[in-house]
Amino acid sequence: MTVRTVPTTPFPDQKPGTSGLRKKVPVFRQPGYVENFLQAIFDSVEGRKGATLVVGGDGRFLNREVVQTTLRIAAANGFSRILVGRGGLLSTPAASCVIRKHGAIGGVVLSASHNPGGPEGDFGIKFNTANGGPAPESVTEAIFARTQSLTAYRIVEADDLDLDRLGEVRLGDATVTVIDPVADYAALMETLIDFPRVAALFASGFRMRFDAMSAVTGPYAREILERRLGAPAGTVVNAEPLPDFGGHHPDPNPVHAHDLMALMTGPDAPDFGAASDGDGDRNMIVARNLFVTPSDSLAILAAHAHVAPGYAGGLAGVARSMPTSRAVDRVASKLGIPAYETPTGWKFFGNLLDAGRITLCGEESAGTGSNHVREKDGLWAVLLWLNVLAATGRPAAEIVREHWRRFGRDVYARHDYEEVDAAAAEGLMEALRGSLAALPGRSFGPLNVEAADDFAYTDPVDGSVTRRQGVRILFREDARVVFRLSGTGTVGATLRVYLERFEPDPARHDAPVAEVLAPVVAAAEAIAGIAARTGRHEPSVIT
Ligand code: VG1
Ligand code: CO
Repeated sequence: MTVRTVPTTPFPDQKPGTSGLRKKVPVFRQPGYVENFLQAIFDSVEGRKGATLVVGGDGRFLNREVVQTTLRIAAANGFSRILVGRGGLLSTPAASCVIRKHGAIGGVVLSASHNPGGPEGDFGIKFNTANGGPAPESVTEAIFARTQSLTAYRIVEADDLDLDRLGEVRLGDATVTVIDPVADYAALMETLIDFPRVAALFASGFRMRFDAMSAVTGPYAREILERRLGAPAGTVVNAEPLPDFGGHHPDPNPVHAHDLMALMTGPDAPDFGAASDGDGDRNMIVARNLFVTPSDSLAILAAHAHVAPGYAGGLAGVARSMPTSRAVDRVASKLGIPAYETPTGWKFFGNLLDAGRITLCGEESAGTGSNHVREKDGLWAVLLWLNVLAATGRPAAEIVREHWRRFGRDVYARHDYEEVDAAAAEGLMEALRGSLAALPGRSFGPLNVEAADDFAYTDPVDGSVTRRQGVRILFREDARVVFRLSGTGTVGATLRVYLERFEPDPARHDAPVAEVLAPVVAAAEAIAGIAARTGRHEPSVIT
C-alpha cells in the first residue's frame, strides 16, 4: 500500500461552528472537501505519530464513505492505531467514552447532530481532543487557519475496509480495529447508574417509550434498556439507524418528536417517555402529560443525582450555558456548590470538567451531561432519570412539580426563526448591540430593564476570553430574554430568542407557558424589531 500526496487548493468556508464543520451534503461531496478538512485537523494534532485515533459517526448519509476516507488519511498521517465503530457507527458520547478509555489522542466524529440527513440533508465533521471533548476554540481556530494554507493532503491508497466485521486489519502502517460501538459505553453506564434498582423498576411493571428517531442511539438503547435492564421488547422504537433518519428531523423536542408527545399526552401513555437526537448527545424527557423543559431537567437531576452510585459523593459544582434557564443555579445555591455560566456549546464545559470544578452541566437545547465523558449524553440522562424514578418511587410529573414547589419555576421557551436572511439577522444583532447602553431603565409593558449586555466569558481555568456570545436583557421582574445567532445552521441564519420568567408562586405553576411569557415575547419584539427586520411574524419552531 502506498501513501500518495495529492495537491489541493483551500476551500474558503471550512470554519468550524458551535460543534464542528456542518454543511449540506453536496458541499461535502465536492472533490477534496472532506480530504482537505481532515488533513487540516490532523496537521493540528501534535504527537500523532504512533498515537491512537477514534473514528465513528451517527450513520447518516455519507457516513460510511467519509469513515473510509478518514481511515485512509489518518493512516497516511502517522497514527498507528485507529479504533472505528462497527458499521462506522459511534454516538457522540460513546466516541468520547472510547477516546478516554483507550488513551486516544483524539477522535473524528462524523455528524450533523439533530440536523436532517440524506443526499440533500446535512453532514458534519468534528474533532475531539484527548480528554474526549470537542476541540476548544484555540484548536478549531488553528484547524481553520490550516485549511486556508493547505497545498496537499496525504492518503493511503487501498480498497475499502470491511467495517462490519469486528477485529483488526492493517492499513498502511496503521492497525485499524473495528470495535463494538456499544460495549465500552454500556460498561461505563453500569458504573454510574444503579442497574439492579432500575431493572427492579421495570420488573415491577413500569413502562416507558424511548424514541431513537431512526438515529444512532437505537442500538445503545436496545442493549441497555431492553437487554441489560429488562424493559420489554419494543420499549425502544425507531431503533434502526437510517441514513436519512426516515426522512425526519432527528431533533428530540415536542415539535419533531410529535409521535412521542402524542403518546405521552394520550390515553395509553406509559410511565415515562424519552428520545435522543441524530448523534445521541441530546435527550428529551417527557412525563405523563408533561414535557420536561431541558433547563428544568438539568436542575432536577442536579438535585437528585446523589441517588445514583456515580454521584453518591455529591456534586463538586454545576454549569449551564448562558441561554439555559437559571433553574440549576437555584439548586446549586441550596447545595452550597458553585454554578458556572458558559457560552453555548459543549466545548466550554471541558476545562471545568477536567479541573474537577463541576460534576454536572447542561444546555437548554436538550443537552445534559456529567464528568463521565466530555460530551453531552442523551441516554445517560435518561438512565439517570430512571435511577431517580426508581429510587424515589414517584411518577416523573410529580418529581417535576415538587421541584417547582421547592425552588420556584423558571418558565421557559425558545423561539427559533430559521433560514432567515443572513444579512438581516446580522443587522438585527448589530442594532441590538448598539442599543444596549440605552436599555437599562426603559420599560416594555409590565417589564423594566435592569441590565443589558453582550455575553463575554472568561474561562476560569485557562483565562481565555470569548466575546459576543449573545445579547441578554434582564428585567427587574425576574424575567430575561436572550438573542443569539445559531452556529450550527447550514442555510441562511437562525435567530434564537430565549425567553424566561421566574414564578415563585405554586398556585401559578400550571399556567400555560405562552401566557406567562407573553409580556417577555412582546418586550423581545419591541426591543429587537424581529418582524420588521426579518419579515417573520412567528417563530418557525417553539421549544
Ligand atoms: C446548538 C445548541 C447548542 C448545542 C449545539 C450542538 O447550537 O443551541 O446548545 O451545543 O447546537 O448540539 P447553535 O449554535 O445552533 O445554537 V448537537 O446535539 O448539534 O452536537
Ligand atoms: Co447532537
